[in-house]
Amino acid sequence: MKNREIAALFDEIADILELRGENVFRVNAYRRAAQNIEGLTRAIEDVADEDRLDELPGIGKDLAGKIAEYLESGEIDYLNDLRKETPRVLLDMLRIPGIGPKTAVRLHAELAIDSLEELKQAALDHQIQKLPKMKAKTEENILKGLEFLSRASARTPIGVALPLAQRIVGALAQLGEVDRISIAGSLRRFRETIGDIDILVTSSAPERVIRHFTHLDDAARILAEGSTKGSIVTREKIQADLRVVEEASYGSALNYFTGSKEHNIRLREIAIQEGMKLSEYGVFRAGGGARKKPRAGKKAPKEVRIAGRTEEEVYRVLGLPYIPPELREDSGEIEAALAGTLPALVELKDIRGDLHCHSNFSDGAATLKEIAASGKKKGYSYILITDHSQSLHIAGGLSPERLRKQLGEIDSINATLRGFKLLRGSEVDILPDGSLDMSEELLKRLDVVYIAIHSKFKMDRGAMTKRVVRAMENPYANVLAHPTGRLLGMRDAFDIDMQEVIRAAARTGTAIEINAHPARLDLDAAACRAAAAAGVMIGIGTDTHVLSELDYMIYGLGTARRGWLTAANILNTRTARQLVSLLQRKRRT
Ligand code: DGT
Ligand code: CA
Ligand code: CA
Repeated sequence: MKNREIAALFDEIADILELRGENVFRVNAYRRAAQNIEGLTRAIEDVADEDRLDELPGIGKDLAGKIAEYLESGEIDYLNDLRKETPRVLLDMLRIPGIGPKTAVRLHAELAIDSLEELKQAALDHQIQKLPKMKAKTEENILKGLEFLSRASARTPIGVALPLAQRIVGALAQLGEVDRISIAGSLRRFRETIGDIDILVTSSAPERVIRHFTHLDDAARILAEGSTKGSIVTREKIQADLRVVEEASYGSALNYFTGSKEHNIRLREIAIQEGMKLSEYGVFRAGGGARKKPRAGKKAPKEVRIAGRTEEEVYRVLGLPYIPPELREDSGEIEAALAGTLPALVELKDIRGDLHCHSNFSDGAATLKEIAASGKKKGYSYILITDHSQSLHIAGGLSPERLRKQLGEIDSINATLRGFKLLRGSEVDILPDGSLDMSEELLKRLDVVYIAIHSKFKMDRGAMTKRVVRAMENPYANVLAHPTGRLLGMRDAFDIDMQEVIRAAARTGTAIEINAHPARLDLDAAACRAAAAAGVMIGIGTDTHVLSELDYMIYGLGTARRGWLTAANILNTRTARQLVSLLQRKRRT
């Protein structure tokens, strides 16, 4: 699917047009097209095949032609020309959070800045604040932005890496020569960002499998192509490694290449203590353990493999229960395993509904009916509708009248459904003073009230913490959504004392969300553990704006599991009735 690639190219065109000071309508046409393509629920190739590109919202003949050109040739001439005519440094500067086209053009023209290195130097030398209308704050933001960029570009969000890895695994699994196959590495541990993708297979014809891997559609460059390992850079510029291992050591190899390195080191120490040796090839009993007679003509092996075929077997011979990949960070899981106190992690089948979903009443794409149909099809019992509240104009926040109309619609849709219902909710803005952007009369009518920060992100730590704590003290506030406001790779968390927020959540009976959108994933795993330890309930919500995003639940679930959470810690493992009654206890006290 080339939707994302094409959206990125259109965004780039918009950026360049903006740098050149072109007509805003033209700029916005490309921006809107990019958004619409990104939000499409089907492959743009299919739309092109049906010759219906110009029926897409915001795509006229001209843009349809450019999409077709890209699908045919892998390039857009118009963009190539724009790039040639635009100094590279301007394009680079646009990627820095906080620098817009106007600032970029001025820095280039007025300070003759020709590279990001020169930009950094100019900021450090305080050259920038000497320019009219630029402030010390601008310099600070540029330095922060540059640092952010260098941190962010090295790792890939799991939301990009996992679908890509699954596509590769899907393609390889179809080969007759592939027997067992699994994702390994940080991706199997569900880390929120991924350095590179690791895949493991067993095969009767390793070289053929590796050759197939290095020649996949997704492979943009081959880094290595050997007899047991292949390595590529994908079109998304992510490295992927494929290793072919022996059937007899598949489990130990999977264990080794899943990591983390720190977890592996602990396992190896345990093996040594028990007189064994652990490696990617298996668990071996050192010397003298051989019971079988060595075959004639072969040297007696010094070591005997006592496990390696499956991961379960590896843990078992080390005297440990199976440790799920999400826990393998050496953050207490070895001790818990030895003590027999590993948590029974929440599973996808425990999840009965989604708690965060936008409809076309605000900035979502789907109607309430479509949402209900999708939720039912997913096997859920409920979805909580959480459109924005009145003051969030940019996201189509609902006026009191619109909300009343929506609640009426929800009731009439529910009257037609069996075994599934839409829950009445809202994602109510937390105003700068910590009050909620909704009247008590309306709050009362909702089953579950989500609260969230969408404005004034730059408050200092003390003020921001106070603001959120005050909002949680409202008896109608049930779930604090995306509690740090971060956007992975795009925007840092706002400054907030999460320990204090967790204490206040426990005290007031307010739950906290894991926002399952792969760009957010906050609460993060470490804070989840702290919250659960304080007795705070966690809700997992996908923040769906387009129906396909209901599938983001797996990322929230991965985060919950990395945070050691069980079904009992999670709100949406409850039935709708249990959920509402548990949350509304707060209103009654
Ligand atoms: P990433 O790719 O940076 O997100 O993180 P990982 O954990 O996927 O790391 P990667 O791809 O470098 O290696 C995959 C696994 O292989 C890693 O989790 C543990 C194992 N591994 C790699 N190098 C070492 C090592 O030097 N010692 C040990 N014990 N294990 C290693
Ligand atoms: Ca990796
Ligand atoms: Ca790797």
